[in-house]
Amino acid sequence: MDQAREWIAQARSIAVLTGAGASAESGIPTFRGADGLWRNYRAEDLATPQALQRSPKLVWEWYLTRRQAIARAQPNAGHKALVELERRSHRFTLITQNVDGLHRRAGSWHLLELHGNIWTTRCVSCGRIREDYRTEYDELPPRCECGGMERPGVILFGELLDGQTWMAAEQAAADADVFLVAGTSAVVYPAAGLAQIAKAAGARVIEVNLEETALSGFADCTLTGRCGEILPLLLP
Ligand code: BJW
Ligand code: ZN
Repeated sequence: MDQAREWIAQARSIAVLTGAGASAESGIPTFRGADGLWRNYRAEDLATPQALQRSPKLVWEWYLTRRQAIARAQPNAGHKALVELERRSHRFTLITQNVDGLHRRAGSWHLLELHGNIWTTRCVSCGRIREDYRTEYDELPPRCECGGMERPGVILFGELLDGQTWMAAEQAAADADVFLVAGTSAVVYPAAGLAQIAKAAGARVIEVNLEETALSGFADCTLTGRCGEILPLLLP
């Protein structure tokens, strides 16, 4: 812990990658944890273009259930510690896989949402993207003005990440002296690969997680515990 705090205190440039574990203490279920099932479906079965095409109503119901939980949730001590870390850093980028928008609500500024944002929709016909804060609809799936089906504005399995967002994330990882990975199982690519990019470019990799992950053996330092407890202790 002291070593990690020291690296952070001396860093010129910090990048952070967060996952569902960062929002767990706000009461939002993770994907691969024991609470990750919804009506007996696994996230891997719902978060796919195939599921959306075959059962748009089912997939939308899942997203609306999640919007409801997120609307009730508040940013936790981990989100707030990252806001403070940004405030105290020269160069700082927060890269998140989360679509819940809680980092922004907490006050994080230099933020890259790799997998999109659950409070947006995109028309599959004309591509129109709009913000949408509803948690219920009269009709599912919702329809665009053009008559096309609207889908959640998130990145599903097998879909390409937004090119500009990804390039900015790669750059931040390559530029970082410290790469902090918090609350992610680090199994989903390309996000998980950012830690490798950072380390290859010379960064110290610090992991914060409740459990061992795919990344633990590779990190320079693994801190076992909750984001809301550990992240505040890392502040320089
Ligand atoms: C705590 C805690 C606390 C709990 N404190 N810690 C090989 C085979 C097949 C496919 C692939 C492959 N290699 C790559 C792929 C493609 C695929 C992929 O990576 N699959 C792997 C699963 C193998 N990747 C993609 O498809 C990506 N696109 C792509 O690669 O395009 C190119 C391409 C095109 C065509 C074909 C192939 C490639 C896109 C990935 C998009 C992921 N989308 C989702 C849904 C987003 C929208 C939504 O939210 O609904 O993103 S899936 C889901 O997983 C979501 C998450 O962002 C993502 C990561 O999960 P995360 O955040 O790590 O959560 P968990 O639950 O896994 O982990 C939580 C962790 O927190 C745990 O470790 C806990 O211990 C910990 N924790 N509480 C600290 N309080
Ligand atoms: Zn449209």
